[in-house]
Amino acid sequence: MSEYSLVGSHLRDVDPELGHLIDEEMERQSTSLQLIASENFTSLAVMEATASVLTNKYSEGYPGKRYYGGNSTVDKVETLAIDRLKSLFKAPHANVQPHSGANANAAVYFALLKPGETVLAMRLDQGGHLTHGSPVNFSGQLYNFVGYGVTPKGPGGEVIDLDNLHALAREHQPKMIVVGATAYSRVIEIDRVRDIADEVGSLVMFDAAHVAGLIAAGIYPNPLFKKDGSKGADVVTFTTHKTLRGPRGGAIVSHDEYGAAIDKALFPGFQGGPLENTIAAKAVAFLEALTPEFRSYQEKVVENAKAFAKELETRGFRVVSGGTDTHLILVDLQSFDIDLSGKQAQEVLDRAGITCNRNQIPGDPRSPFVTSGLRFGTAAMTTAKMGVKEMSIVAEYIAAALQKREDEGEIKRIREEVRSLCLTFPPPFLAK
Ligand code: DSN
Repeated sequence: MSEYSLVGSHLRDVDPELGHLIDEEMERQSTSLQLIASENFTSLAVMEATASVLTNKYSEGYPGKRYYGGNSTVDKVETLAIDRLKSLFKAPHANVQPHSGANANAAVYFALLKPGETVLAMRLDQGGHLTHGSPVNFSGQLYNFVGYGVTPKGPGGEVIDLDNLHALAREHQPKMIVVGATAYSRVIEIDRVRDIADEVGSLVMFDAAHVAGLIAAGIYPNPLFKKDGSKGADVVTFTTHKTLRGPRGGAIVSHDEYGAAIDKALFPGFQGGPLENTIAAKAVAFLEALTPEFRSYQEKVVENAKAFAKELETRGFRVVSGGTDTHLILVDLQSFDIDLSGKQAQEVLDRAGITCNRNQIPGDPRSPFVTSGLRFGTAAMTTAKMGVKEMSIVAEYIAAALQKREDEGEIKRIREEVRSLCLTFPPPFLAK
């Protein structure tokens, strides 16, 4: 048995090959730095719920309205998840069945739009998501997406261009405006977006996949409401596995008037049987997110991200928009080394045990496959209890590895240092 093992004897006996692969991944997660902004380490309780007997049950439908017998316990599980989520987001309506964020977005589009209708959303190359109208995604093929972006770079720049969004909304009269992004580090205030939407008679969907944990902790404005407490976004979608630190999956919260249409669009419209084991794990994560400890965790996530951004800047990396309000940092590599692409940097850092992803920066001269940027997040490092001091150490590893990328000995040395740092800050599945 490997030193890194949570694999039980059953799996080991039945499928040693797979058991070994899980051990291998566990070792990778415990001995390298997890800086992908959309990842985190769940608690053991979340993992246990995911691995529970609930995986055996078919439960098509919703609590009290199932198409199969034997669902009285499952109904209680799903109701618990729904009630906890409603209380986290102060949401009139919640649906915990989406298998992913992409499915959550698809269900909302399916519920509230007709094919061909116009939607305004952030362009992928400006920080938006594939499901916000990319031509290679169902969204871009079924609906008429018009893209907005960020302001030019410079002091106070690279933030969502709300004036342009306003002008586009007037010009195109969209049925829906989508806000929320996948590579954008600043707070998006819902107030002005709601006002623009009201002027043109549009719905607002906020994709909170990245910031759901920050919202749950109350340190990012809840997009369901404007500052004065009136309605903000009509619908908020998100994933449960990023800052929210739950199992891999999605969820939707909304104001009451959209609840029935969204539920119907997700099932029977779009998905089949819900993954009740995952829904149980979501319920655990929502309970954890309701605690004061979770709020202080999220405060540390943002504190670490701000410190990490500064440490990277000190070492010659340009941070897009000049910093971050969240867990996410988007770095422009061109100031550090004009010849270094995001793809190459990601590969070098992988060899040094630093896991992150390449990402286009606004106005990127390189393609989405190559890119000139890297995206980092501090959610997982903070779960492993790293603090501001470690952010400086990690920034130094990154700069050193990229500077000395041709020197295999140096990369190996950094890999070993990364390993010992990670062993000092184990993820929850190894922490004593
Ligand atoms: N939401 C994406 C990310 O930010 O990594 C995955 O689709």
